[in-house]
Amino acid sequence: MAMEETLPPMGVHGMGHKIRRKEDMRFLTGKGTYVDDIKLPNMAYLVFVRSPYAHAKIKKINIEKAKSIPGVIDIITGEELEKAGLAWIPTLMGDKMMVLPTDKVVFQGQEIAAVIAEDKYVAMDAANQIEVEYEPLEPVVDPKKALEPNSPLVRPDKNSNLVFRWEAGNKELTDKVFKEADIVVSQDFYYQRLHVAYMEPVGSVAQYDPVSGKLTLWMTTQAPHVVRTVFSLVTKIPENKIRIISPDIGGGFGGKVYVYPGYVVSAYASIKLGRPVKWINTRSEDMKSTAFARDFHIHGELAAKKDGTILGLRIKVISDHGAFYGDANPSKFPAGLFSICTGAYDIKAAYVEVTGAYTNKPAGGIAYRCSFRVTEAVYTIERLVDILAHELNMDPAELRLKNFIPPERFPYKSALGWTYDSGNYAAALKKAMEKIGYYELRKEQEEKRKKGEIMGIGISTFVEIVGAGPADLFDIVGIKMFDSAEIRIHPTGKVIARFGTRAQGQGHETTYAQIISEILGIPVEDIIVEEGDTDTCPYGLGTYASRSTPTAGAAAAVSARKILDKAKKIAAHLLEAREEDIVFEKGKFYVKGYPDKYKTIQDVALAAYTNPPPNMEAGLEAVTYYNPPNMTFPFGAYICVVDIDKGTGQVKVRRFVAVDDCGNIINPVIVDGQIMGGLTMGFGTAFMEEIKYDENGNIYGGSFAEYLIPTAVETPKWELDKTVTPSPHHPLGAKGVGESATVGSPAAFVNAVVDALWHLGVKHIDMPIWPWKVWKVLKEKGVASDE
Ligand code: MCN
Ligand code: CUN
Repeated sequence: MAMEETLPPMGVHGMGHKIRRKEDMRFLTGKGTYVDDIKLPNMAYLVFVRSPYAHAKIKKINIEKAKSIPGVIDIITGEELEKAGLAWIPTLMGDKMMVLPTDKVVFQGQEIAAVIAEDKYVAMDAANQIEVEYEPLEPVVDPKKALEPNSPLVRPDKNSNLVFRWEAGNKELTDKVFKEADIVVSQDFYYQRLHVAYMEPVGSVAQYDPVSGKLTLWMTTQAPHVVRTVFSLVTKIPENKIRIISPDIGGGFGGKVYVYPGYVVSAYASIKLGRPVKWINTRSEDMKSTAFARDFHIHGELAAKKDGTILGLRIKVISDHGAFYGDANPSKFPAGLFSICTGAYDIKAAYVEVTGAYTNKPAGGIAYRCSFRVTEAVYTIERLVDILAHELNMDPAELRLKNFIPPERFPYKSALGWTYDSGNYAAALKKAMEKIGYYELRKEQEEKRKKGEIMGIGISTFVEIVGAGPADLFDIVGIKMFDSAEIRIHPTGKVIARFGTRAQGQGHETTYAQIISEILGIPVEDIIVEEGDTDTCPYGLGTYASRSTPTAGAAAAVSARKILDKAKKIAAHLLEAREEDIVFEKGKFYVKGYPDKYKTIQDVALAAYTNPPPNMEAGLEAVTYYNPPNMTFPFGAYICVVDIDKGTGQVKVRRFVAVDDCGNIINPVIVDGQIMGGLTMGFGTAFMEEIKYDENGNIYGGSFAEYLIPTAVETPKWELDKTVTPSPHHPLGAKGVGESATVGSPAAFVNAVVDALWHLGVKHIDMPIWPWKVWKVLKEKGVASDE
């Protein structure tokens, strides 16, 4: 590769420029700094003892033998934490969770005691020497059984396993349209439990300075400021004496929104011992104890007229939350954003009911590239629409085109209360159909069927809801949702911009710089973007729900425009002209009609510090806390073609076309990267991944040997395209995109498989669609071949 190809981009590169990611030089050459790269003098290591039982009373913890091992510094149990008021802490999501148990364990793999030693291996050995006497209790594994009146209780602090019962929509009206409908289709779906398979397991390094009383915590969190506030409230350490740093993060995908016991215990231990303490999970520990995604038991029904007009949607869900509740704030959204389940369709009547249950499993229901339950919502509606099409013997594409919310109806108020900002669903679907050659494929399918070959075509036309969010909708631990951007231009025109969000691989160092470059005409290489340090960055709520572009990205635009306003005044002063006569173009200010006599933004920056106009403060900087007026509603149309092997049941994804619409795009390369990654995760969900437990709450496997994620070998080739429907309320017309593909794609894969098998009488197969599941169906239907 030529040297210049490996260099970061140079020049003014605003919106829509395909530039290479500035941060990749660091990542690809192994120069990133992750939490485990933090090494401090005199640092001790923390390792947890974990429960082999899903549900058991702790009768006694014998630490003597472990404590006598040379190199062991301390052993911390729940009893000690309770005295410090830290045995339980609030989750960021409105529940509370055990840091270390005092009485009983509530899931297999739960942290029971922490060993702190001079090195990690001594700590591991010592953890094996801790003897815990358990009295096994009957485990609660099935969420439906958990809700029965005689079920054992999961939580010691609750008198029921019911987390919440939540409903939305008009039940009466919905029941009425269901009675009057020509056709009603219904189906049970299980959206399986998933592990958030980021590359870097969770961990922290805590450093307490006894002299200043300041606690610094490097940790794998997507929301450093929120964690700081919660830690301050819980520990009573003043908030300005806590510094949270999220250094480079090796993927978050939602799994690093949650607060884990290790963060708390490492901080506690560092304060107690006056030494830095490091805790890093192994992959298996992560699989067994970190927050899980999905686990939704769904019963969906769709009512329609004979001609395919959809009249109503009715959904009942039982959601398995494990031992601690991990969804978005339960006061307003107990089922996250599941109420986006009417999707891209103009459905007049809808009613949804979600019942959450505690079970003896790790915290469930947390984020995983999902926009908080939008994944489950999209899967449900897109599967139901396909089932309806097949029942009516209509083409699934035609049925969708018939029922889409038409472009002129935006802003569109859905039956479940959301106001969609903008959309053109038919345009995206038609583009995808054209690109893939939809009608020819249908013909091919017919021909193949005659020959006994099995081929299917699956569509998903999803609507996402991202950007959390408007102040009156969301509220995390009492903080209204917003995000921030601070831009400082130095006298020489070089920029440092700081944000309240924290990328975990999304490329903010490039895209935020592009936003600033777009508005101020400063080259991207002159703009340094910093995130993830609560001492230096403006307060923000972090990166999840694909909210960075809709919130902090918007804040960056507003801050840059504030700076431009001031810069114009300075330029007028320098050019001895009236401000109204100043034109700004590509980083240059000039008097209308005289483009050759100009001052650059860099000249203006210098003047801002050395020669500002009379009565103007020196300096060139701005900070914005942006409260979005609405969520953004990106969407897309995905079409998948599969061929099924009759001998093995193996599903081969022959083609996959993804047309996405996230409004105006900042960096097309990054957006495509987001979509490819998201599609690959959706592929893993549809065909490979599932966390399962036996009837005693023992996890099956718990490593990548059993939990299969797609590698380059399995991953199909993705064919990407776009339509552009700007958000009318975002300052740059952009919508979020980080989760779209994972949200939208699973339904396309499953629809394709069921479309292939429908003529054999197959209506549904639950994910993950492993080959043996398909083979069993083929065998039952008498079409499996013996070759
Ligand atoms: N972008 C753009 N133009 C748009 C929209 C977005 O160029 N119209 C760019 C953004 O500037 C940003 C990226 O695309 O660089 C994603 O932007 P956005 O949709 O705003 O999402 P966030 O930056 O808030 O990222 C969060 C989102 C979530 S919630 C999950 S989960 C997820 C995802 O991003 N986790 C990821 N993508 C991930 N990608 C990586 N590599 N690692 C993760 O952990
Ligand atoms: Cu829903 S996973 Mo992302 O919001 O961090």
